[in-house]
Formats: sequence, C-alpha cells, structure tokens
Amino acid sequence: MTGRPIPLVASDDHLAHDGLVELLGGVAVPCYESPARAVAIRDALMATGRYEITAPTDHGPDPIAAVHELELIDLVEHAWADAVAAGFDGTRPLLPETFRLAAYASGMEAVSLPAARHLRLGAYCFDTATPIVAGTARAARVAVDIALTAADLVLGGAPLAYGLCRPPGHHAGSNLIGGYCFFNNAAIVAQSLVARGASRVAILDVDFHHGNGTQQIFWQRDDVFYASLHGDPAGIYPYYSGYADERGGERASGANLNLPLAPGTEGDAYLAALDTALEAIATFDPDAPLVLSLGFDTYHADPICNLALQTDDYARVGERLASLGRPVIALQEGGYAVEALGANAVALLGALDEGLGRR
Ligand code: Q9C
Ligand code: ZN
Repeated sequence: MTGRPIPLVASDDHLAHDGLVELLGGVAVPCYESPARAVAIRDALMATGRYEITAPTDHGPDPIAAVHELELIDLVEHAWADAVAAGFDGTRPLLPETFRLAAYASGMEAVSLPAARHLRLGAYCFDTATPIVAGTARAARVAVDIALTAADLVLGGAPLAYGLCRPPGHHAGSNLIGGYCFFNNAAIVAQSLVARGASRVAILDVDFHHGNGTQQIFWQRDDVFYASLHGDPAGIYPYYSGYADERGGERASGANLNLPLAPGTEGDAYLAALDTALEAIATFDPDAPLVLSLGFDTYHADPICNLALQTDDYARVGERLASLGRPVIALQEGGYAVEALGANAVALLGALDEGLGRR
C-alpha cells in the first residue's frame, strides 16, 4: 500500500456494446467479450479501496486518425446506421457475410465497394468474432478516450493508471477490425506519446493473443518497440502473425519482438519469457511511460485460451513489470474467465503499484 489512490479510468458507455453472438468454429455462441467482463474488473478493483474512479475526457477524433485510416473510422461509426437506414430491424448484430481478401481482386484493378457501410464490413474485418451493434461505435470511441485519459494521468505524474477499455484494441490494424477490436487503444496511446515529444515508446502486450494490429501499425517504425507474449500462432488465433521471426520491417528491424508460448505454459516459464521482453525493452530504453496491453486470457481457466497462469502468477507479473522502473499506462485487452477477472486484475495491478511505489 503506497497511500495514493490508483486512477481507474472507466465509463458505463461500454454497456451498450453487447455483440450477443459470435461465430466460433462455424457455430453461433454467446459473445465471450461481454459487458460483464468490465463490470467484474471494476467492482473488484473498487472493493480494494485502493482505486479512484476517473471519467474519461473527450480527446476528439484526431488521435484515432493518427493511427487508423479515415475509411475504417467511417465504417465503425456508420455501419449500424447504414444497416438501419436500409431497413435492418436491429435485432441481431452485424457480422461480415463475405470477405474481400487481397486474392479476391488479384490481378484486377477492381476496387469498388458498396456505398452502404454495413455491406463493406468484409473489406475491413478479418474474422467472424467482431459483431457490431447499436452501441459499438460509441463504446469504441470512449475506449480510446479512456486510454488517452489514462495516458494523461501518467504524464501528469501518476506512476500507474489503469484504463478499463472495452472494446479491446490490439487486433485492430490501421485499416482493419477483428478479434473483438475496433480502434487500437494501445497504439493510439503510443502514437500520442510520440506526438507529445517521446522519441522511443515501448508497448508490452501480455494478452494471450498476438496483437496483430499493433504489430502491423508500427511494423516500419523504429521509434515504437512492440513486444508480445502469446499463444503460439501455429495453433492459436490469429494464426497469421505472432511468429518469432517477425522482427520488424526493413526500416525498423529489431523493433518487434514476438515470444510465442507453448500450450499449457505455467507461471515460471511465462515469467522467464516476460523477463526476456523486459530486458529487450530496457535495452530499447524508452523515454515515455510503458504502454501495457493487459489481457487476463492467459489464465488457466480461460474458456477460449490454453496457457495456465494462476491468480498468484499475476502478482508476480506485476512485480516484474515494476522492476522496469518506468511509469505504466495499463490498458485492458482480453480475458474471458469472468469469475476470475477481478481477482487477477487486483493481483497484477496491486503488485505493480506496490513495486512502483517502492522505487
Ligand atoms: N478458438 C482478444 O482477446 N476467437 N481477442 C478466438 C478461439 C477470437 C480475442 C477463437 C478471439 C479474439 C482481445
Ligand atoms: Zn486475447
């Protein structure tokens, strides 16, 4: 306990983003990425008495446009309204019906898309797990404001701020949604740190899945280091990125570090990989707070993942993160064992705060 409260940036605007259904292996199942996740985390953190809830401030559209293509922002903001205007009754979520892969128009100049944005979804979405409902655009926008507000608080002197972002962000690329993600909250924060004068920003991604969007956005950037620990994509979503030989583009070679982990990886092996990432970040020597993409889907009982961390391990992760000796902007990504999310967040953030307070 260090005495000062930890800022918990949160909003209830996520509640209306409830995708209801996703396609998992071709079967419609209830969305794992549910409003109950954020409610559980918020309630558990507040029950400790160590957190101070802070509302997000409106940062406007420019920080999003610094990372995402305008056509993608337009899609997220208007797909639902276009569907309703076309007579859609709003009783089910929007999911793409067709996917406009690069191969679709291979060798052709054809680039036309329907004007109606709900019919363009498959040109900007890479999976069947990212439903859009009436409240999605608002929630995605507020999640970005939550992340940017957490960044403001850390730049203002807090050693740690936690942004309870929902929807999550790390699967969203510059012109791509997917994996429950629409706007890449962590990437937007990292870019905003650069815009505010940082010359080296590090993003550490401890969500179970590879943050394909974050990697893609900064692939050619040697001023933003991206390190990720994740389930080996040879057998794990998103399958097409996250391999160890992906080290960054030719202008940024070495600025991307992927540490794929075998199924069943437990705390000790996980912490060893974490140390590898932290050493690489220390060598990179960021001159800005650490941006942490924080997922709890590494938990042993997560319903869609296969690592094996226990609640105590999250406290060890928090301690190790503190050993980097830099302030931390922690942003929520995944984690689907709803009953354990609160305890895991309390363990990791509490240990991280204590560790930073000792330094
Ligand atoms: N069999 C985040 O954690 N479906 N996104 C996976 C597993 C999509 C995860 C299916 C998982 C997306 C932010
Ligand atoms: Zn995940």
